[in-house]
Amino acid sequence: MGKTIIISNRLPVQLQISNGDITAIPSVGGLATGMKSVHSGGDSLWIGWSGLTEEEIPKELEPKIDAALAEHGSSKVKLTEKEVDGFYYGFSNRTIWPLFHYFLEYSEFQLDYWNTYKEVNQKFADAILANTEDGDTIWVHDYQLMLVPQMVRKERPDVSIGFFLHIPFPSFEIFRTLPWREELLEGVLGSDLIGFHTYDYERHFLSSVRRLLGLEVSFNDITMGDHVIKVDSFPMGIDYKKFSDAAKIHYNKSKNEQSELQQRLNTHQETDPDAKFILSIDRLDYSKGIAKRLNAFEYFLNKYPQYKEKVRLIILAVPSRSNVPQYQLLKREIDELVGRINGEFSTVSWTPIWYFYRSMPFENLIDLYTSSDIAWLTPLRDGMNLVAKEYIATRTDQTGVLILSEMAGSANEMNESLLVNPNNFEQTADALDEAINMPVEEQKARNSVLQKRLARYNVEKWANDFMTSLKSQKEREAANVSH
Ligand code: ADQ
Repeated sequence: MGKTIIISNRLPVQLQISNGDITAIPSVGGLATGMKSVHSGGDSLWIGWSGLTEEEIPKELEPKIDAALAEHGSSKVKLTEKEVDGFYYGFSNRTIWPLFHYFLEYSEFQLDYWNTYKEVNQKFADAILANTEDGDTIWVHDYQLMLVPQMVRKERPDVSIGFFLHIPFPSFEIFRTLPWREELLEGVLGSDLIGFHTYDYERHFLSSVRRLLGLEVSFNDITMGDHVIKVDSFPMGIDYKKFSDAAKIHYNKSKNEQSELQQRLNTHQETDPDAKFILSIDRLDYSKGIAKRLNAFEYFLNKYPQYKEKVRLIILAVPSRSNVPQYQLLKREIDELVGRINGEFSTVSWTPIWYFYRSMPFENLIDLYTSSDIAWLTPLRDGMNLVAKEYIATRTDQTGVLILSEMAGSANEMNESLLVNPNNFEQTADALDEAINMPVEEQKARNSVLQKRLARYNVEKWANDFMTSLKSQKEREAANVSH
């Protein structure tokens, strides 16, 4: 039994350099947490970019950095600023990301981005190959590394390779517009197992494979020469216990143990117990539909004026990819919308929108989840959306209403929430009205079903299911070859 090599654009640790000292701090993100069961002890290695370009790393510190990463079972791929520009900000985030989220008009088809993407994917593949031994299993993550599976397979056809896409796979009609569509598909097809969040993404992928490459697809098996690739859906869960335990601790805190944010939230709730907090949390990304949500909120306040001075929308937008022009424009649009809506509706005692543009420590995230009567998450497209799952996990008394976009992958598993089409303001406004008035018994009935499901299909189960399926696919292939 060999080791497992995990590969993703970013490593699960953040490097901090101060006065020549290096510290590697483990990230708390969903992927890093979810992979804990796979990435543990000495029998796994995580390869990725450290987040610092070669220009930013002083040569003399390199050995210290490598040692700090090795302590966390990690090894870095070195990228120059130019490579990060073309590969990450370029092809990954200006070509694939918009295209796969159906923002065709934002997608840039530039040959130099594509060439850098290929070169950098080769760097990642080389880093894997330098560390691969017989019997190893390799798990490649996400849209930044779609060419890696084939690049590794070419040199090491013997090892098991799995690939998981964290974002949607678009319909054939969208995907076919990409000039390098065949190369991207062939890249992923170097895998033994290809995983998606939902059955729809899987179906779209299979359709593109059939129509663009003319390969034989039977049920969810693709045959490519003597190589059979399995395609399946693995809806990603959350670390349910981490969120529900944090919420329990939160409720037991005495007043002076509470964060400043929590004390502010409490003061508002005490002043007007009937008032409702509506929470919106996303990375600041056009796919998340934040601007549309603000417009829908304005529509709601006009349609249901009785809620003026009664509801408060808390918008938390996490800074993201701020050197891509679309994200800068969106930031400006949101700033303006918040200003306009607050200007239009505010009274001396009420501001309808509280807007935070920042990342928040885990504790404050829990404060917001547990204090909000409604979570309003309406992306225009979203691979999964873990925030929706996290909100439900923190509602330990089972109250709270989730309004979720039909366009989020998580909608498939969260039918008990209020599902809306984010483009339909009428329906959205009515869902907000319904959420505000939903009887507590109904909230509890819906949330208890959701909670049971989320607790069962947690992120550890997701990672284990994928690894088990990859193992059995490799065994199946080996049995076929020997016959
Ligand atoms: P994201 O687009 O980043 O992920 P999401 O799944 O919602 O979207 O995950 C966001 C994470 O960031 C959550 O775990 C949340 O707790 C955290 N977070 C949100 N706001 C924060 C804040 N202000 N401060 C700190 N942390 C915050 C991509 C895809 C998704 C897919 C995931 C996993 O776009 O569709 O669900 O990968 O596959």
